[in-house]
Amino acid sequence: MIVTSNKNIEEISSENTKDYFPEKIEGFWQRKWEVDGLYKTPILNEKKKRFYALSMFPYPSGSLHMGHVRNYVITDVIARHQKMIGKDVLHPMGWDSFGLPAENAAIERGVGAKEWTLKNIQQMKNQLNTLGLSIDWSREQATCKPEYYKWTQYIFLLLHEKGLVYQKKATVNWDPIDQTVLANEQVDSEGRSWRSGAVVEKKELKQWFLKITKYADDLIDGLKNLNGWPERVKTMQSNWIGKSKGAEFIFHLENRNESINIFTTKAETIFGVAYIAISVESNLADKICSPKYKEEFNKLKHIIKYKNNNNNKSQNDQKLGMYIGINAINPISGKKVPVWVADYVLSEYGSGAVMGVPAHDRRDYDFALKYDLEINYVITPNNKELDLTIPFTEDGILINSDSFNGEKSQIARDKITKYAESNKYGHVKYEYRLRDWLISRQRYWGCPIPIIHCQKCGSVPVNKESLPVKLPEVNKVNDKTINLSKNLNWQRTKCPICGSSAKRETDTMDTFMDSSWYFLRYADPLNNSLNFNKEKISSWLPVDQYVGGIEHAILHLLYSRFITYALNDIGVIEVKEPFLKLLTQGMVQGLTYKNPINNKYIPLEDVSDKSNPIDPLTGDKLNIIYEKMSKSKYNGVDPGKVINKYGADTARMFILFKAPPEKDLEWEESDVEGQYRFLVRIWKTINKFIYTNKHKSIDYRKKLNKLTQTSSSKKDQELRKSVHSAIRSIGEDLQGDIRLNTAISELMILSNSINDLLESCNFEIQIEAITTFIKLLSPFAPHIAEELWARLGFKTSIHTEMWPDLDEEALSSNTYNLVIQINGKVRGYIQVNVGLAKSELEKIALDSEIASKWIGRSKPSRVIIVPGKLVNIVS
Ligand code: ANZ
Ligand code: ZN
Repeated sequence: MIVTSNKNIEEISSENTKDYFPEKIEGFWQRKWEVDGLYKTPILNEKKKRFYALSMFPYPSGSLHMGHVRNYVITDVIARHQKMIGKDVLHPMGWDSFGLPAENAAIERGVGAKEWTLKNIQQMKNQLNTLGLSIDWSREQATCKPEYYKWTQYIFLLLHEKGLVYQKKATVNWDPIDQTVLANEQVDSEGRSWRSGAVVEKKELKQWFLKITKYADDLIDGLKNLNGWPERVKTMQSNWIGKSKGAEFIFHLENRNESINIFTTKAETIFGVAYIAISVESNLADKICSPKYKEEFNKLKHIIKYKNNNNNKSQNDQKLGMYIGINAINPISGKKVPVWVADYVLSEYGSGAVMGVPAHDRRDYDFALKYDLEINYVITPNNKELDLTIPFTEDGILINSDSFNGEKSQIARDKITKYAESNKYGHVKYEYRLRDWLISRQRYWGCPIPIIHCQKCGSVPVNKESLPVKLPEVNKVNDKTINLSKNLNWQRTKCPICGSSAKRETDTMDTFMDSSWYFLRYADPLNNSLNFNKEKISSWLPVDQYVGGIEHAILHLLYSRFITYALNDIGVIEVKEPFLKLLTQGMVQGLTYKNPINNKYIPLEDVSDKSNPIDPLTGDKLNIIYEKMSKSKYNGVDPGKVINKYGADTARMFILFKAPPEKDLEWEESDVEGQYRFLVRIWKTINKFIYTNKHKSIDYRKKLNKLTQTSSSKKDQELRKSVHSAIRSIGEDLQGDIRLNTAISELMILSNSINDLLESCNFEIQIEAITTFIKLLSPFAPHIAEELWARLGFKTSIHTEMWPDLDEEALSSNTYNLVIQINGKVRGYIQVNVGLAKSELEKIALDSEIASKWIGRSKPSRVIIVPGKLVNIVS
């Protein structure tokens, strides 16, 4: 079983009295398990019995940070507990390993992106292993490996077949010096490329999209059944999809055989329409603009484009627009309204046109003021005077609206929509904020999109059989050659349909695509055939408990749900909703020194007086605050250092104890030390027990199996009560609403009881208490628990033990079984209250049926009473 132990363990396990009062115990977390297959996922027979515990997999940046530690330790405790209560547990890990940093490292350091990534994975895996996680590494996945991304490409092709993939022109950030597309994050606040410094241009490029909008309703409806998800996350997803109910009206153009469809959520304001505004980018504007205004319109378009390019916030607030020489007819009132273009109308929302109602909408109001347009109020508040100097944006009573006057807004909304419907110029309409998912990236280090462009046949999907489309190996790179679009050799291929020479697609996929299905792969990690194994996937999925950062509340979770829904629809998997329960852990925050005047962060080591910190450069007084740990704030704590100093178990216990899992956690060294001391106390207590009883050479397991509590003193009962209430409360804390912090306080309470009571208890009760305590401790502090277990003499790992059985009686009892002896022989038991006086016990014994059966009415000669144990009646 346990194989390696380091020098420190040797020291403290040396057989002398100092054993249980070790001066130094820094070593005890270092004991490693080398038990073959201890954490191997069992073969699953019974679906009922399975538990899939999943942590969001990390990006292999090279070093583990506290956020990772918290994430993985939480999942680990849950996984370990589930295994102990008899579940077959799947607890895998992998690497979200495509992405920009690897590519940049490759360019900057001239190393291969692959090399860099694989090195980081190894490094982080070593770090993860020091935490003592119960991960089945045989199922490890890395999204950058061809064995994995072959499937990402396969999924793309399935979606393509199903009509869920299309290509469309979209505007991207283009760096004219580096000749490359940039992500939004790579464009600084002045609109310049973070690397070349060039002013970034907006460029229209053909891009690949996935039709997630087709699933908008399903994705919203599905949220209703996700009872194990935080409300907050469901709200964020729902807002992101942003479904609004409204109406679409048709406005005909004056003297033209054309009309504009307009989406509104406030149909009741239709009598107040002062103008129509169309997005400048829409083709419609181009089309209907009267020739007289064309030149001016084109100028305005340029100005707006320039303004948007420069992302200048203050300028953006100023709305820009112009009349385009044409009018429309309000379908309900017959009134003529001017048609404008305006920069505040989004081309991608609704129909890219709005009905301007300045009296009841803030943006329209600003626009109308600037361009001197009409402001007609059609709603008035029901309990106060209408203020004509501001827009009125609440619900109220309709005015100036013909036959609808006097109606409440909400009722009028429906009535007007119905009225429009019956007159065929309007209908109910739902709009969504959610847009189709743009997955194209003009980047090297990503999953190649498996498409071939042929002059004759167009964009043709790669044959599934020839997957994966492998990335070219690029070892010596520079920024001019790494991109696939520069790699002509790699691009050259044959059309799968007609066989003539063709070109490979050079876009790679958004890394969110890689992570949108990895949880399926863990269920069937080695599958190399081109088909999902439905049975295997169904046997493990959905994930029972998913744990990860709140930063993924929207995109990652939404994309994963979408892909799972789509694969379900396509019929290749049976699972539909991928994650049953979700826990979003809070941030780990560090002590931060910040200059409140220039908002600069100051490294800890630059602050000489920690209690009265001063900026060494400016002399300003610094604020002491807690903020999310990050390099730029100089407030990070390196997990490696903490583990070296206190051991992994201390780090685990601290991070679990300091705050409930969903809440932010302030890293404080003194609290870390508190946990360390707690573990040392446990260590000493149990080692003392082991040492004291060494000569007894007991087989604990046999003893335990035979545990009979026929006689138990008040102390025995108290200790049993503590033991069993800990079994119950900790068990509860580890299921349902996960409360790992309270679970640890329960451990502390039990440890106090053990310290107070152990030595005055019956030996069997002592064994029960000690072994139970170690079992309860084992999911939290797996190394120490294993070490203590071994020292007790067990020959198998603590991590194969079951969760201890709960004895309800031990909980309830303020009572114990009083042994009744007649002439020194045990004749029966009577349950009595703890703490009864001798005289009361004597009376109970003498009045009992046992007594009347064995001695009848004769008077006993003597009665011996041992409170908490027995009454011996001598006749
Ligand atoms: C008339 C109106 C009157 C509106 C009023 C609001 C208040 P949500 O709820 O977010 O879906 N709108 C429609 N299409 C737009 C576009 N392409 N760009 C910018 N704004 C657009 O918003 C719906 C409202 O946003 C619509 O209702 C429309 O303005 C505007 F007192 O129509 B409303
Ligand atoms: Zn062809």
